[in-house]
Amino acid sequence: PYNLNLPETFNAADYFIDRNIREGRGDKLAVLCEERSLTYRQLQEGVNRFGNALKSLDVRMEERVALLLLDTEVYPQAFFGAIKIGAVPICLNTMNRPQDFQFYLNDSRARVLVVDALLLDQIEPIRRNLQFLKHVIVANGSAPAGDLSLAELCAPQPTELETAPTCRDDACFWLYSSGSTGSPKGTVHLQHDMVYSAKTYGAKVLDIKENDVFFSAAKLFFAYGLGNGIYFPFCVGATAVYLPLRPTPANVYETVRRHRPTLFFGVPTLYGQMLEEEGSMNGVRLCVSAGEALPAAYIHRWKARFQLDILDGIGSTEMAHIFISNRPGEIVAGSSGRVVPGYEARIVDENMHDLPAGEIGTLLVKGDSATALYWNKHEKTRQTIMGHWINTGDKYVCDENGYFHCAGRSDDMLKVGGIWVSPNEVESCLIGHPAILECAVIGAPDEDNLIKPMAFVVLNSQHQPSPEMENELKEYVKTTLAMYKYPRWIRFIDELPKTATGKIKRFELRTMIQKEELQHVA
Ligand code: 3UK
Repeated sequence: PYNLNLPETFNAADYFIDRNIREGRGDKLAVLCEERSLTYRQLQEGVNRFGNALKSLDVRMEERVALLLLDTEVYPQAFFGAIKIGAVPICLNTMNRPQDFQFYLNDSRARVLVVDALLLDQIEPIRRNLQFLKHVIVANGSAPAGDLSLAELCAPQPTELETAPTCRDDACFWLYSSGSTGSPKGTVHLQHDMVYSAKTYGAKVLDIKENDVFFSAAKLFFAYGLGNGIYFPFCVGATAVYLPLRPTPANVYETVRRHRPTLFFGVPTLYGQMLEEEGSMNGVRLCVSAGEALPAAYIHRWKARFQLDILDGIGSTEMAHIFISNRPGEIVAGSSGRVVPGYEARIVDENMHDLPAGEIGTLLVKGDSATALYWNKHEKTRQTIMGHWINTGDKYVCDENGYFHCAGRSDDMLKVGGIWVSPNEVESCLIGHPAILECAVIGAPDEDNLIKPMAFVVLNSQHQPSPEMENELKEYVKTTLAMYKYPRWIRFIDELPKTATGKIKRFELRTMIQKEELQHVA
């Protein structure tokens, strides 16, 4: 069932866009964004116009087209317009900085950049340093002299476009993924990868249907958002809702009220914030969380307030989307769930030997949505892609029932008194305390230079930092988990440092502590 049997000549834009027209969905709503909307026919015309525009700029098959776009109806038109002519879109993280964009554009050798007018100032400082970029197309606003306006460029283009005869194994799109060391890796995905994710996780776990309305608060440039907001809905001819703004509880609740999605996708931090604010999720049938482990306490509070499940699942840029997930009605709160049909997972030791249930090891995963390579990073490719298996770099433990439990990244695990402590476990415990909004646990050296857990804590609005609170939290962990796991220090902070995709930057917390240590010695 998981052999997709796609023809050898296959183009993802034909599958996700044109097929909907052939199947009679031309008048159906494909995209809703603020007060604007696109039917599938309008979407197809936009895709074709954009593909023709790229051709008029002499973009050819296999050439990269960088997208630096907010979540608007332009996104799927540019994404599939590039794919339809056999070019390769690169979805760039809009929260990054000019130096990052310089790296992406030079590393990928993108010929064209499509940039939202609101993000143009991020490109200005680095323009002179771009070795390969030929054209800048400005979307959702006017273009400065020398650049092209997307609207003006597309208006005179024909609404018909021939599909490039790509192979199902041709490069289709890239995403940049940053690791703990080295520069970001251009993660190359193939024409068949999106179909695989949609037919496995999308169909078997989410049961996506034509009448679903998808709303991903996680942005389209994130591998998670790209599936939620583009290729899952378009796979079944459903409707996608886009929110161009940075998600806040207020604008997310407002979008739900206005556009009535049936499926909602967020990251744990957002669920935590939404639990603190007034609002309704009326109309939603299922919520999804990914990106980092979802605290069990959020699942329970969400269920009590909205009578809705949040399905936690682990995905990665390398695998395109989620490969281990909870299922509706079979949730084990605090776990990442079970292997998604179409994927296989193993937990192995340092010698790549399989470990039995109950033992922590490295998570490997296999499935046909896996990346083909990291662009121009042969050694990193070799370390990650082991034949059919992808090394996630995550520590996981599988229980007797086949549920996978996250035990931190390979490099986050702490040895405390010679015993492994998972910072995630301490965090999940702390977050169960009613005063805590968010927390992060890292290893910090004690007076003997031995590593002990340290907790950074964001209290919710009803509580203030105090020595009493500090003791209460330590006692709470001591009495909930094995004694040796309790955080020896608690630091109250206003906000945790996060990546653009909402992951806690533990390394920043570690660097902060190291600097303080040095000052102490000096
Ligand atoms: C971690 C999780 C525990 C894990 C992603 C859904 O997050 C995504 O991709 P990234 O490449 O990061 C991958 C890494 O993030 N992680 C993700 N989800 C979970 N850890 N529980 C989870 N539920 O370390 C993984 O290796 O940014 C998520 C779909 C597509 C994605 N790319």
